[in-house]
Amino acid sequence: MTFALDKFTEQIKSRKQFVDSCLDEYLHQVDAFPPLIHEAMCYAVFNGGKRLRPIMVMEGAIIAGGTRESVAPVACALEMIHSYSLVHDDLPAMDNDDFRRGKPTCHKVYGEANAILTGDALLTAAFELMTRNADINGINTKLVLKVIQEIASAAGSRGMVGGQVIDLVSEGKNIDFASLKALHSLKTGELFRVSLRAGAILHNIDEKGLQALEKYARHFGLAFQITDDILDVKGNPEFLGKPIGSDAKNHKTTYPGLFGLEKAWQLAQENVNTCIESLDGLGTEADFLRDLALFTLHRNS
Ligand code: GRG
Repeated sequence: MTFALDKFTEQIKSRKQFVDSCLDEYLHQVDAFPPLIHEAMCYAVFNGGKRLRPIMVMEGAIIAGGTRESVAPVACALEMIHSYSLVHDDLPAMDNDDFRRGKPTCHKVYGEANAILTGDALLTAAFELMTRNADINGINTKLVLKVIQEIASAAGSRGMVGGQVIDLVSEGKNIDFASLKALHSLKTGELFRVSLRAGAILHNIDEKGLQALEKYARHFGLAFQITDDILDVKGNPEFLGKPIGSDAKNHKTTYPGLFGLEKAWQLAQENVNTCIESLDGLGTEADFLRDLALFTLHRNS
């Protein structure tokens, strides 16, 4: 499959603008007293992120015959959960990063205690927001409940938080390929997986379609993580908005560390190919996802 970077850049830009406009509307709902925490929440969310998770929710909805507008609350809630995880991940007790996307991290601006509370507030606001998807015409309340349950599970101790725990206890230790894969499938993979499922479930996708998206998401998560590790070795700090080499600094096992850069790149390509194959039963409505998989091999941030 050929990949037109310019066309894709335009497509992702317009999707990101739509997500940003929805986030702007929803975050004003929490723009209340006390101002400090609401300002910090906006600082954490409007950070130049790519909005991949909400875009995935919306693409899943479109593939299942719905619209991006009809799943906007759940889509934005996933970005709020992702933003909370980054705020906490940057804290001194975790990765201790001073910069994210070229801007001082939340705790550098608002202090450590407020950054912890900002993460807490984003996580709880996300669950409040998700319930609002039940108010949207054509969306079945039972399916909203199913999606909320899946998102809670993917973000919690059996998902992203569990992955972060394994990551922290693995620091400085040599872990093998199977353990590294398990760590990342929880830490980053679960949120991608549930994002792609959520919009499709809200539009009652059939089991075959859901299985295809599920397979895509699992391999997308792996390809994304491998390229993330590669960027941390040889990316451009100007595009990344942070210095490279943080994995080595934190003594983390990475794909390039286990396999070398060349083999890690080959693994990323294999996972991207599997993503594309998994969509074989779908038509042009899945073209954006096909390009998104290829984009992981072209991204610089
Ligand atoms: C603290 C509970 C808790 C969890 C943190 C996801 C995570 C767990 C930490 C992030 C660490 C990290 C850099 C992982 C690599 C892959 C990843 C999730 C990168 C960031 O996602 P992007 O590139 O971020 O989608 P943007 O900035 O575009 O939103």
